[in-house]
Amino acid sequence: MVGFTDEIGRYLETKFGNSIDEASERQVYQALMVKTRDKLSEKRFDYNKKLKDSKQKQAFYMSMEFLVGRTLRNNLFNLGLEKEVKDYLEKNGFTLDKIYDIEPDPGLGNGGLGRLASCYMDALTSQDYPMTGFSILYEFGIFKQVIHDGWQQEYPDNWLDLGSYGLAYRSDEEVEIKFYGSTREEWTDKGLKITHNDYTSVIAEPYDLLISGYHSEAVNTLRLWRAKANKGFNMKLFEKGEYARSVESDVIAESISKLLYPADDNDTGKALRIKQQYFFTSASLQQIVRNHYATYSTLDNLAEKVVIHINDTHPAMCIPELMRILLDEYEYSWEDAWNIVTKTFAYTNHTIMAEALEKWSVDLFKPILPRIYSIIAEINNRFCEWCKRIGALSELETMSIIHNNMIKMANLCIVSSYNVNGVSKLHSDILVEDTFKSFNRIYPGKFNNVTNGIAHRRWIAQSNPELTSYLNDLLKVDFVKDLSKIEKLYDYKDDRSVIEDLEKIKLLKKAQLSKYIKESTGINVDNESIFDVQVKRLHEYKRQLLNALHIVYLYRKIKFDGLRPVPRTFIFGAKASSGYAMAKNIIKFICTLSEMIEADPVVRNYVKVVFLEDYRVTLAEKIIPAANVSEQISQAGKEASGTGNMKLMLNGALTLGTMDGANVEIHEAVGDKNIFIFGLSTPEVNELIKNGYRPIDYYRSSSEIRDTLEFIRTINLNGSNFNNIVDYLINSDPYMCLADFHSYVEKQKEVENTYLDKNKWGSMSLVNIAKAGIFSADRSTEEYAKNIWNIDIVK
Ligand code: GPV
Repeated sequence: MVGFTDEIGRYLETKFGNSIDEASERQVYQALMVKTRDKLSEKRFDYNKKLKDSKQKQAFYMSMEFLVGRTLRNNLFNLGLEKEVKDYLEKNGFTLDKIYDIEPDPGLGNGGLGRLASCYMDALTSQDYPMTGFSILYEFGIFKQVIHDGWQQEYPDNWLDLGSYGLAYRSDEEVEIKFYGSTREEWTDKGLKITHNDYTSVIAEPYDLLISGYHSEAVNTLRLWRAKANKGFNMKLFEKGEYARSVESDVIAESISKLLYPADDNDTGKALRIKQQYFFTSASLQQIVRNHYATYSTLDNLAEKVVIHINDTHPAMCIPELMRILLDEYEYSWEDAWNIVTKTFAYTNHTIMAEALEKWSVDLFKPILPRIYSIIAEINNRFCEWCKRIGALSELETMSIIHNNMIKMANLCIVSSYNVNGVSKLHSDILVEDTFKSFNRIYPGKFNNVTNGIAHRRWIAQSNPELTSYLNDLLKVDFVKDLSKIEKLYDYKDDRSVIEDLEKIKLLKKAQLSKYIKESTGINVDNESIFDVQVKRLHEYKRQLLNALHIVYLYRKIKFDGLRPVPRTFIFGAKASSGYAMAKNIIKFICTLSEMIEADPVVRNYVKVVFLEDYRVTLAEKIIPAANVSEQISQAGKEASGTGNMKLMLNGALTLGTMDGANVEIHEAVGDKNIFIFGLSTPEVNELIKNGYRPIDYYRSSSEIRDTLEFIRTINLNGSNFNNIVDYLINSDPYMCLADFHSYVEKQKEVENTYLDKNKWGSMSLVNIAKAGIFSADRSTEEYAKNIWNIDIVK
């Protein structure tokens, strides 16, 4: 058998006419990408055959975002080829890590939701579950962030130029998608027949990214659809003299898969977004139905063989699209079609924030998707009728799918899915007790919880090989295969020598990060200082501002009151949505603090602020292993789960957080002694809102708050001031930074004092690593597979 590295050599010879010793790094990169993809294709052939023969049920995961991260290392690692490739390259004068660095980070997502989708694909595949992901092949992923003079600037992320080698184009599986036009109703002997006329047609081309499992047989597919104009369709219109309409297809196709909307946890309400959502859900549904029909010659058993998962409401148009296909193309009656649809879909909610619950104006929606609109309206009519019959009329104001001329996508998902889940215990409780209370009453048992999880193979085994190899030697269990086994580390929680070893590894990871910080920002940081990390999207509810207020507090105390705290490096990474002015202001504020502190000969010995630009998966892999403190300080009740908190814990960082999202479960796992919890709880936040939160009262009654805020008014660096932020906090402060300020500052002091006791800190850190097993995406996805999807592994 020809070895993998022989194939690399042969590719270089035939493609570039070079032997490996004459090849460039760029050529070696291409050879590795292409040959890894081929290897996965071969493997997939066997897997697919088994899957087809078994005729078992399969899961399809619909998501507008898959934040894939670099693929080459993940694939080589999972295929067990990394060592062989590394040695081969070294022998020929190449460093594998440098080759990895050539790969663009496919940023086909914004943050947590998109990364979760990718973690789940990795985990399901590693466990041999049959799952296909569907999304859009965005030409430009999440923008590249450049910080210029403290301000965020956005640049296009042209990832496809070097990133496309991993993709397989499947021209044989193109499908047609229809927009605009009008519907016509006609009574025939078979009943009401609906036709869609004068539409504009676009083609969806499939590109497959093959996902490898870790030491598993499965190779699953992430199918990414790319839009192109329908040339044949245009030609016909042209011949008929409809010139303007003949170019419409080009215009729509040109824009649909152009770029990822950079808004996270926020509803953008734009026509292009509707088109993107329909484009990829229609393409995916058409393919699922077509394949199913080809196998079974009927769709009656669709729900027995297929489960379609909707990742938040962004792919909700799947639901009316399946109705459309069943009604209009396969001539099912409404009742029969609805019976299939309501057994096929499961929906995950990822937010309770009002501004993120998607709503579409009927006036915008209906002209773009006339048939889909008419189906949604009919689903709603029937739902409202049913509510009347069961005596739930008074609750229709909140439950109706169409209300005040707006289509509420979450309501559509709840009514049409057989299962709805939240992403952490707290979040799922809020869904049934508050956000979707009425629905829970009329659909008892429909709601449940699956706490999020992370692909631990990426987030420890690959990004922290030093820690992984140490733990492998110490524990002698295969925790890379099964993360629950890492709990064996708990036995060593009082073992000083193990604690010291872990501390050395942390120091090494901190030194690696310091080097990167120096290169990218010019700032020298002290490796012995506490590395305090807040990395996530920039959002007011996540309260980067509270973190910044504490930094200002420290600055004042050091400068004016002689405070000499344990040296600390505050590290931030965060992208702001391009239209989110306050978020951009907060970045500017943090960068200004960084500059101000660097210029102060005293303060800079105790505090450093580092804002690392362009936070993305690849950068997360550098920062997370080096963290001592994990800042998870959202206002209680607002962060659905968080997943960065899990990655940081697994790498030995201690959580400083509110009782929010999955922090609650981290607290439960490690116990009160191994975590720093502060701030108002969710019921306390609600109570305060009910009684009327007045931030100015906190400002008036606390001199620390007053001094901190008034000091911010005096900051004026290069012409920028932050009075707007101060006024906003005093007058509005929607996420209650002022209410939690004291409790946060006090907890920060406790963090500092604990850090001074190296042994205690080390033991706490060890416990966090040991107790991270339940946060593996293997556990989460197994819950989905068993409790919601009812699918088996491929044997
Ligand atoms: I809705 N989330 C996100 O990243 N983008 C979105 O559009 C929506 C939710 C996040 C939540 O904010 C996190 O709390 C959560 O951990 C993550 O989704 C995955 O569930």
